[in-house]
Parts: sequence; structure tokens; C-alpha cells
Amino acid sequence: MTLTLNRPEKLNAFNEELHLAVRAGFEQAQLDPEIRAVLLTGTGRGFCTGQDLSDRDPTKGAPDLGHSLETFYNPLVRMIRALEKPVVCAVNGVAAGAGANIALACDITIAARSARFIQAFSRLGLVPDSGGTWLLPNRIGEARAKALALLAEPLDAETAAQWGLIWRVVDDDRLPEESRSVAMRLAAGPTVGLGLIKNAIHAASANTLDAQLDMERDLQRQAGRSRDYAEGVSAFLAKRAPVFTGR
Ligand code: LHQ
Repeated sequence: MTLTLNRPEKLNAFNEELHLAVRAGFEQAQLDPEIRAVLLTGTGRGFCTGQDLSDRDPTKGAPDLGHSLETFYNPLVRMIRALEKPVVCAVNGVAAGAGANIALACDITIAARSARFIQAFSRLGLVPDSGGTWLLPNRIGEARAKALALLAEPLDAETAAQWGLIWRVVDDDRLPEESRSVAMRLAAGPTVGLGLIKNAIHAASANTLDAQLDMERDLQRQAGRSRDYAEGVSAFLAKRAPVFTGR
């Protein structure tokens, strides 16, 4: 399933309508066994610039931004992470604020060479949200995480890849094809096993090696019962390409 953020005149900033549409997309991805991978991208020259600030009127008193996170952004990040299918993000242009962190919350993030990541929050007096304060230090360490969040300077895609913040960078004109090819490859993969890989890797940062070994045992037990495991082994022994059905 491809989900394309489509408010290019606002660099795909989120308003309520866009939130509800994206949520509906991920809910469908969760429920429909025919959907075996999700590709998230944007139209125009931006990927997503987070909250639509033109929706906000500072003269109307202090808003409850926590409510906005609780209602929209946190459920979206949780949904992307919990989806037992791979989510690929094709960052077609600037990704700012919550838009940057949603891109980083996806399982495989591929950026166009011209894309930039901006932790824009501190420009507004805010704190990185949508998982930013967790994802950044986990991936790139405290020094880089703090500088990005405190200074809110754009980080170019190449550096983001070198630092291990994203998977890779491709030339702008190659992004649609490359990201689609990664998503299609995953969609043709052993979906049960791929979902379990996500679970295991997400659990790792909070686990000891000992606990993680136990988890791997349990997940492998589950994976070993999948039809795709049987197919993978049969295909290997027959020296042919496997045909996975996602079950
Ligand atoms: C926008 C936006 C935008 C409205 C571009 N809103 N119009 C969560 C929970 C609750 C509340 C608060 O926040 C959050 C989390 C957040 O996401 S807070 C962070 C929100 N995002 C930002 O602070 C980024 C705002 N955008 C920018 O700083 C710039 O647009 C960047 C640096 C991303 C790109 O700059 P340029 O390439 O120079 O483009 P531009 O600024 O000219 O943008 C093009 C148009 O898009 C422009 O409209 P206009 O009518 O002048 O053509 C912008 O106003 C509009 N736009 N982002 N978030």
C-alpha cells in the first residue's frame, strides 16, 4: 500500500483531515492481509513539515499541545511501529518537526539527496515530539541528538545516512523507483517473520542480552511455525526462488 501525503502547498503539513486519512490508511494496512508492506511518501517538494501552523492562532490563548499529541501524533507513531508489516518511508523533500520524526519512525527510511531533516521544534519553543527525543539519541547518540534538537538546523540527507539516522540516500529522480522496489521486495517477503523482526529490534534497546535471547527463542518458535518458513527451506533445498505468501 502506498500512502502519499498530499497537501503540497503546505509542504504536506498535518491538519486534522490529513491525520485522519493517514490513520485510516495504516488501519487498513493492519487489517488487510493482502497488504504486506506500506510505502509512505509525499507529493511536491516537501515530505512533511509536521503540524500545520496556520491552524494555530496564538491570540486565542495557550492550546493544549499534549492533547494534539495524544490524539493524533502518538497513535500514528505507535501504529507505524506496531504494524506487523514493514513500513518504508520515501522522504521526497524537507521533513520538519513531527514530519521528520514520523519519517524516522518508519522501518526503512530512504531520502532523496535534496531532502533535509529539521528538528524545527525549538524554533517555536517546543520539544521534539513524535518520538524524536527517543529515536535521535538512540540512533545517533546524545551529542548529535542534542545539537539537532537545540539548534534546529537542517541536516542534509547524506549526513543523516552517514550518521545512521536513516537507511540510505538516493538521487532525487531515483527515489520513487528505488523506494517502491524496496517496498515491493518486502511485500513479497515472509510477512510473519518480518513482523517478528520488527518486534525483536524494537525490544532490544530496553532489554538485556539475556532477556533478548529469551525473546528470540519465543519469536523463532513462532516464525518456525509459519508457512513461509517451510517454503523458505523447501526453496533453498530445491535451489529455487521462494514464493512467500505472508502466512
Ligand atoms: C506550512 C508549514 C507548516 C503551515 C510549510 N504549517 N504552513 C505537534 C503537536 C501540536 C502542535 C505543535 O506541533 C507539533 C509538532 C510540530 O510538528 S511543530 C513543528 C512544525 N513545523 C515547523 O516548524 C516547520 C515549519 N516550516 C518551515 O520552517 C519551512 O516551511 C521549512 C524550513 C520546512 C521549508 O522552508 P521553505 O523551503 O523556505 O518553504 P516555505 O517555508 O516557503 O513553505 C512553503 C509553503 O508551505 C509556505 O506557504 P506560502 O503560502 O508562503 O507559500 C509555508 O507557510 C507553508 N508551510 N510548513 N508546518
